[in-house]
Amino acid sequence: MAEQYDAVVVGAGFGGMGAAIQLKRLGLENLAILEREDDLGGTWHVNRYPGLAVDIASVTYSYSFEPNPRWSRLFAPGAELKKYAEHVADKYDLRRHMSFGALVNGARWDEDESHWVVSVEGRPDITAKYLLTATGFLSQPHRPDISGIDDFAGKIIHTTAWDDTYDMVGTKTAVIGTGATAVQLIPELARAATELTVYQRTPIWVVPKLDVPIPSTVQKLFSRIPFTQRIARAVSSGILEVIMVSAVLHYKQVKLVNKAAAAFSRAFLRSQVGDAALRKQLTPDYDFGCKRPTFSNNYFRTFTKDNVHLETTSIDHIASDGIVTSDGRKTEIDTLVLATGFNLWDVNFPAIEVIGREGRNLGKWWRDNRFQAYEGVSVPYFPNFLTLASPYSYSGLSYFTTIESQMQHMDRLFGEVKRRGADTFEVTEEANAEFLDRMTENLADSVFYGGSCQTARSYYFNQHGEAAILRPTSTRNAFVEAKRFPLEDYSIS
Ligand code: NA7
Repeated sequence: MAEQYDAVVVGAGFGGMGAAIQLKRLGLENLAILEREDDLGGTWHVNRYPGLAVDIASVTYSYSFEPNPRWSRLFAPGAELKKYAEHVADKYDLRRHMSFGALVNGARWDEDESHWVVSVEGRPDITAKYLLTATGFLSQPHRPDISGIDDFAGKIIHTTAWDDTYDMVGTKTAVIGTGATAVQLIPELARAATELTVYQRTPIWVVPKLDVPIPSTVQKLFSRIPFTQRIARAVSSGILEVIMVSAVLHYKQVKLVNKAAAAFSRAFLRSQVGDAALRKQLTPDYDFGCKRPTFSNNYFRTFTKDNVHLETTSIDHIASDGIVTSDGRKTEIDTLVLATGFNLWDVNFPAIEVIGREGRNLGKWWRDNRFQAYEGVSVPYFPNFLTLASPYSYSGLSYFTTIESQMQHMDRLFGEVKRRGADTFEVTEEANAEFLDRMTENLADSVFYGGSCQTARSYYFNQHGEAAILRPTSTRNAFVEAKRFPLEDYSIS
């Protein structure tokens, strides 16, 4: 007999933990949280590279119902996020539900039994009435298949698998990639390596990070009068909302805000880099917001150091002792850091194989049709299933906004299922189609379609050319709809 649960949550990051907290609030205690890594925390467990920190102010990048008055800085370092995740797991009694090293291969809806059969590598199948996948957007590392990479004789490190025992001091290091991760890492590597060469394919927009330590007096104030921290959260969230809604989502109506953000970034670059040719290389030729905006006070300046070299000629191949660019030049290195990001659209949506009613394969269906999920959480033909890292689910710039909207959606949906004494729910095809149409229509106003994003190579765009990650509405709209979506949008039986 397979082990039976009321619910299985895949992923023990902040998304999975939020879902589990909500399930427990609904009285679903018989739940399993399956995590492929050896500990909880998701992104904040996996990533440990030097310089790792949040780029959304910590008062906002945390659960609203579990404020942490002890953030040491406005933008907390990664290790504090990991600690916060551990605190949440303990406080909400989540650990006893968690199973680590549990690599979920897939899940299949059993129509006769009306439950999910979840297959876990090397373990017996388990069954669950409800399945919730919280596998994150950025959880499948992208290792580029550059010719010769496997023949490199030195040390290769992907940023998601940092080797703490490896000493970079005195090395000749190369970094491939200039995304948000590289922006945090490069200034740190520049301090350690004798020579650092950065291979940039696409420059990134960077604005200053208004980061300061939070004095102990303020931490005490947050602790004694939690209302003060709520005000700080409201202010920081409000700023993000204005940036998101005006510069990105309503690009067509208020281009000026977007253009001002780009001008601000260019002025910041001028203040840090005197050399006009270097500045040109570091300046993007696509609109601000096509890619996730990045924040750093020392990224640009790092390229003015004598030991740091920016390489914009494309990579031809990797030799055993260095990187050869398309003009035949070889840069000898002993360490290669891959800050090459994640594979979202081919392998992460969904991160596991999910087979619903009538044998429908979610990943295949998304790829053959369009990526879609009603309110960013549910899909027709997939009963009793919520997919939390989904197309159009990412609302606002803090992932916690998304998580808490989804918890709200769960509250309404599971609450109704319970009230009716029902066994299954499934979103209707009409409701799903209407939601997708509305998101598509809203996106027409955004920088993604109204602006110039062709050269951005942004992971926001999928293989169909659609910017199907961000929910193109205000976060308030996302919350309101999560609280009040028409119950007829689901067939509940
Ligand atoms: P990103 O933002 O996807 O960045 C990956 C970088 O790696 C980007 O600069 C890519 O260049 C570069 N890349 C990837 N493959 C190659 C190859 N084959 N050759 C050269 N360069 C390559 O990932 P990050 O980890 O930096 O950030 C992810 C998110 O984490 C971020 O948005 C925040 O939300 C936190 P490209 O741009 O494709 O030309």
